[in-house]
Amino acid sequence: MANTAFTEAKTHYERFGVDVEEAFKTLANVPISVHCWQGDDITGFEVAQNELSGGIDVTGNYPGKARNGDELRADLDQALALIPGKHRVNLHAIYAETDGEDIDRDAIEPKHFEKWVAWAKERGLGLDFNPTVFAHPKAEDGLTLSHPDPEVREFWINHCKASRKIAAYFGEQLGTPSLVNIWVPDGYKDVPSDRLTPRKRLKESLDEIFTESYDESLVLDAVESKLFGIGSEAYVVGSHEFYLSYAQQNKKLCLLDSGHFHPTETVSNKLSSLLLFNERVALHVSRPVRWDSDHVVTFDDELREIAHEIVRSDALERVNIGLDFFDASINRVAAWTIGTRNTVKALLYALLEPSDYLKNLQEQGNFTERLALLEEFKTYPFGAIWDEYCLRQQVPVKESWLTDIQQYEEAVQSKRV
Ligand code: RNT
Ligand code: ZN
Repeated sequence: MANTAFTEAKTHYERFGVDVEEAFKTLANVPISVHCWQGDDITGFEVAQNELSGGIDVTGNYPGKARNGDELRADLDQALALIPGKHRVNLHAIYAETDGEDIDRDAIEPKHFEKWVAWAKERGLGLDFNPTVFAHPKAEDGLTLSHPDPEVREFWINHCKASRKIAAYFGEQLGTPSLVNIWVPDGYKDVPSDRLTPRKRLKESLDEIFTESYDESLVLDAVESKLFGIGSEAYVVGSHEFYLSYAQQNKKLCLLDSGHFHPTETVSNKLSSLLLFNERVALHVSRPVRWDSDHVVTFDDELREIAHEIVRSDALERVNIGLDFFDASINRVAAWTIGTRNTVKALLYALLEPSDYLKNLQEQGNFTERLALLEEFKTYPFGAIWDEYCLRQQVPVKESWLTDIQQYEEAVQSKRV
């Protein structure tokens, strides 16, 4: 039975023709791809444990991080139980389970992900994938697919090919296409004397990786750009222009990470342009804070604006929404819960906007009412609608999920020493 706060809140939105029940239905079918790497600080399960590299860093040492596949899956189960809706899980190649065998990245196979697939199948989850082109001796100098040494390039090309094969296996087994996202750290700390040659090599490497074609019902290929990283402050080979052009020319998905641009350059303002020229767009929803691109996603202006843009463009089915943050200073399961709940919450917030009405105001040049309403809607009783959605999706309402996390921490995570 709907509570009175919800019934009352609904009437405010209905005055502008917003159908709240319809918004609930729509939202329930929007999967967010939850990144597994928040659960263990991008450590992975490789036998040869390499230090994280590639200009990304995880800070903090909150106790209880997952140490193997079973623990990571248990943690994901806990987080997913607190997040409304049906979602996906995004894996990295370093999460292969090789039974103690030291298998290098170019030799990973679908069978090393059997446990993930069985787990996902049981829960009806889709799986996405990423080659791990960092944290490896062959990526020590910060160059991989654009490396001057053909042998190094070859190794990473083979790793990316192996990754696409694994994704095809996911797609086949789970009946939903697996998004394979290629991100490489390649770049220079200081001013390059040649920007073109590494980009030319990256382009050739990608061409080689994509020679094998997979049906789009199995694999969706994406490429992710970056402006700078730690150690690649002056130049990143795979810049936005590079991948935007590459994706366009080769019919791949351009993946925009919201932490990978200048501080005032927003992904929300890029989406409509990309959607005009591409069938699909992929996202890494993240939160940049000064030099870091990967803080836990909060319900901030940019997150809401991204959600608004997807909804206003009627593109919920054309945007692969994934998350990318890692924080080891707080409970990692809570980090997932907070960031993913916020992303779902922002989509609901956007679905409650009377966008036809507001679009019309703009067309008429009525900017006074446009601004007035956009501001007034900010304090509409959204909380009651969100609570009702959580209730109907049978997940904890408001902050009550924290109790679940506290219990889980005590019963499970604190025992991991
Ligand atoms: C790095 C990219 C990349 C990684 C993950 C772990 O800046 O955003 O997506 O964060 O692949
Ligand atoms: Zn990313």
